[in-house]
Amino acid sequence: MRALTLLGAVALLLVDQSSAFKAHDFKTCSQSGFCRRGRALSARAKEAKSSWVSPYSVDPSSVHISLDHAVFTAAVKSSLYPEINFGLEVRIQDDGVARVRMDEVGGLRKRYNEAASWALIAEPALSKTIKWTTGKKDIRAVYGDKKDIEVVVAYEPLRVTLLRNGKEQIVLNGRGLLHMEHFRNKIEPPTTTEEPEPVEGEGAEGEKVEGEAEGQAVLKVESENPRAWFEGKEEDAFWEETFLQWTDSKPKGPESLSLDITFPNHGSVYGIPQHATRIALPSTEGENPTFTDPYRLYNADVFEYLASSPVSLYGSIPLMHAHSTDSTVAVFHVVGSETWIDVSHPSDRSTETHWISESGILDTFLLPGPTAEEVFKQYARLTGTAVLPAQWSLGYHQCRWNYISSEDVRTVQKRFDEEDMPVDVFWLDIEHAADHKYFMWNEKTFPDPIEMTNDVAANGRKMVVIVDPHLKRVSDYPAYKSASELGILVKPKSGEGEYEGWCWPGSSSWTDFFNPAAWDWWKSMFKIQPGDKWSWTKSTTDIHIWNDMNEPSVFNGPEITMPKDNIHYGGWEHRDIHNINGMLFSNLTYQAVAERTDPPTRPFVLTRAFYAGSQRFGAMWTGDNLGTWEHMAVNVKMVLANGLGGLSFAGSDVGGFFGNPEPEMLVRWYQVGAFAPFFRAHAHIDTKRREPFLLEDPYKGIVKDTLRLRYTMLPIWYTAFRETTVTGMPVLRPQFIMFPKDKAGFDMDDQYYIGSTGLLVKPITEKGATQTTVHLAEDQVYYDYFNNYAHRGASKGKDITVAAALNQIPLLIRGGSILPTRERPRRASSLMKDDPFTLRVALNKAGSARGELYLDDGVTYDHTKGDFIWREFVAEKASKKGLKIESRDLGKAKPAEAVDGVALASYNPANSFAKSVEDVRVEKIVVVGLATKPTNVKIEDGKELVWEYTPGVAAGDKKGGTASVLTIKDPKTLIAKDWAIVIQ
Ligand code: NBV
Repeated sequence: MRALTLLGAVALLLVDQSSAFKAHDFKTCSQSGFCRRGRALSARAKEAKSSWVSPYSVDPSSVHISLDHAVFTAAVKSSLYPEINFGLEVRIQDDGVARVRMDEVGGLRKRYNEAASWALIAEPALSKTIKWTTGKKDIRAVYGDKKDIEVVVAYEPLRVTLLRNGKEQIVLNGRGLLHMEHFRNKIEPPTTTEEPEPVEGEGAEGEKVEGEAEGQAVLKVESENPRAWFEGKEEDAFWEETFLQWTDSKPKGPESLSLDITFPNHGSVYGIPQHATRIALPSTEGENPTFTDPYRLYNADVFEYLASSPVSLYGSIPLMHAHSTDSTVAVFHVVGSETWIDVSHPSDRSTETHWISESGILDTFLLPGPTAEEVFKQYARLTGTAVLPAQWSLGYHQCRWNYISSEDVRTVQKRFDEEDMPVDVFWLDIEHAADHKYFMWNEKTFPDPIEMTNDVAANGRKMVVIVDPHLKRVSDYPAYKSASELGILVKPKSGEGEYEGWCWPGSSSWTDFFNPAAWDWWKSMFKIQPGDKWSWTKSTTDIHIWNDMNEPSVFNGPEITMPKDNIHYGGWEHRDIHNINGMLFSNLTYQAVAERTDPPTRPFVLTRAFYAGSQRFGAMWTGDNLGTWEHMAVNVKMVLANGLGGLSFAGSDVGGFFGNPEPEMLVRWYQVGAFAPFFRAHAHIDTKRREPFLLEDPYKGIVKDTLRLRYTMLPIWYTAFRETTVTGMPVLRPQFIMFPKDKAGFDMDDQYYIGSTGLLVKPITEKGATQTTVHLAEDQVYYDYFNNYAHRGASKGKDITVAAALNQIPLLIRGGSILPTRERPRRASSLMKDDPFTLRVALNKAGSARGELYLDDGVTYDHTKGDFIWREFVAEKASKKGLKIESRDLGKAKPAEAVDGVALASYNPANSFAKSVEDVRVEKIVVVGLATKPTNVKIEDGKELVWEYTPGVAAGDKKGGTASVLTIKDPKTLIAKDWAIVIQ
């Protein structure tokens, strides 16, 4: 605790950070009024079996199709409340996605309808080719290139179905659990003990039948309540709700939204991060459910979270994929409020889900697939693709709570250099700031922040400094003072003044980033402009930002966050926008850091809280994990699940945030980290120092090799990231995405591929392991990355055993891949800019291979103007015996593709980046799996090259064994140029 300020220590005590997961700090479904109501509704439906009929129906006379045929609208009624009006809209997008929206029309109040405006990059383009067919009972749109997709809206009861080739893919309200609680007025119970006088419009038993159009609530006599079959006999937590010592005033009353979404022909569902569980979501309902509570999406600072649980964690992406051997589809349910999701599998070929949200309109996108690739594209068109990271941010990050002084930072850097361990970034946690007033340095411990950063930058490295969202409420803190003067702080439930809560700095307030007036103000905070206007004067453009605690975490708030009745811009309650809140913070920080320079440079922003669309603003990590094997294993799955939610730039605290991992665990965790998109070691303030140079040998040597391995593979990672910025396909690809027909892979989440590079990794997360099983889903050769041992898969799938002693990472190259690496060890990635490349050609069983390399300056946005190189390497049979390896210009070949959404039409092979690397060589080409020893190897139409051949099994050999290796020592070729090498 040495580095903690007094207030920090008080804050720590306040949240009682001392022991394990505090389940009682967080609600279960049964402790949350609207979740209870949603689950009770589903229980009643189950009990009623086939007699259950949804009360919602479409009024056929109201059906309207827009002139362009893309939009269907209709009035919807609930038979329970004939006077309440709902409006339904179905829009068909030009990529086949159907968007279903429903809202209360003319209600007493307005439901929150802006979630999509934060998540989507643009209003989706609508289709112009839809044919609607109206029937008596339904209306259907038929579309798609092959006219194979149908969206059917059935009128009574309301049911929306997406079909492909006549087969139901996604069904909304098929189980009749749709319930949009309409706004109503609270009826105070009579104050006298006398019977209330019947008033006009009331039935004899005191049940009010009319007046509900104006939102009048109902005085119920339970037994007579005709709506009890659907809504339950009693009002449950409609107007107020207490959890522990907190009471939520719920001024708007009940407004929850329940919706069942069924995938009748899909046995596995994935997504809805973030939860600590398998990627194929285990069931929460039905026979022998794995979990008894639904999955919860409610961004929360869950201290010492469990390694297997449906509880909500730091971020929420309401996107769910459903998969079967012949189809992948998805739903994107755009709600910003707390949401619970039940999952069950009535059979191993179908999935039922039930989504219960506290507020907001129904706004659900049905993504028709039919493949995972298509689903990712469809989702990326909605929420955007991942931003292309600054290249250095793919290197290794060294963090700790806290490096306690600038001298400490310098010493750590020195030690890395002494040990020749590569590292790109040093991080500073909250103790760098004076009294946790971000942007203000603790001048005692960090007297020279600019010089310190310059010392780091002098070695080609960067710094990342934490900026949390809580602002210390003191008048000598310009950040707080100016925000307060601007009136841009979140308000308490009264709607007046500033909400005050407790966090690290003590009494704090929070900026309301929903208020546009906060945006320029926040950007101005990051401006490096010493002068009279207060700004972050002691900063440099080598400092990038870490946004923590943005769920937001409030130590003395309900469930360690803000009260739901707090008020945001536009009068919306915190409950309406809670899950979106953290994304706005990192969005604005991202913009602020980018705009420090003119022209802007690529910022790095790490966020803990996230929502759909967060991929546009940087990286996330899995929060405060524990230094246990279980956490290591589940973090791998969580990073995979994040990729499925579009947020590929993800990682977990290497070493585990809490605890003191033994050397074996630390080594394995480095191996996990080196194969995660975001690779950062981090540790709690109370843990022992554990920088890799502190390890004893052999552990130190193994970690050093692992770090170096990551650096040699940076071109592979960067190329994989380029792909995700264009296609939306995740950087880490679990088995079901790679092999959609291989059922054995549907549940697999401990091995995965890196982009489409052909690398297959299975990080070891088990103590004492010496070997492991890897599943090969196809009849193809896979080579061990380190010793070229050729394993052969089988068309029906095959499990192979791979050595996995502590110094071994199970890493295989899929036959048919060409991998570009940079094999010279350097201290930081920026120092590798002019390093030569090695190409590893791993032949497939047919004797061919292909791979890609994407490179740009790694820091500016010039790549969007065409400043990059994008190469394709192809190895193909040249003659009967020969092989030709060619390097081609993909930028020229595929001008229609886009990076960061900008078409590459302006690509010019002689662009300035290409020029800057025109002398960069290919220093080695290694061909694995040739069938026979070549007789000569030469540049096409040119000279014989120097080569070596080690005999071994051929790529096509069914038995397996160590493969043959041809090494061309200096192929006399340049990485950015076209060339061909002929092997005969
Ligand atoms: O800023 C301190 C920590 C940080 O190190 C960690 O990575 C975050 O997840 N932060 C949480 C606040 C409190 C943790 C107990």
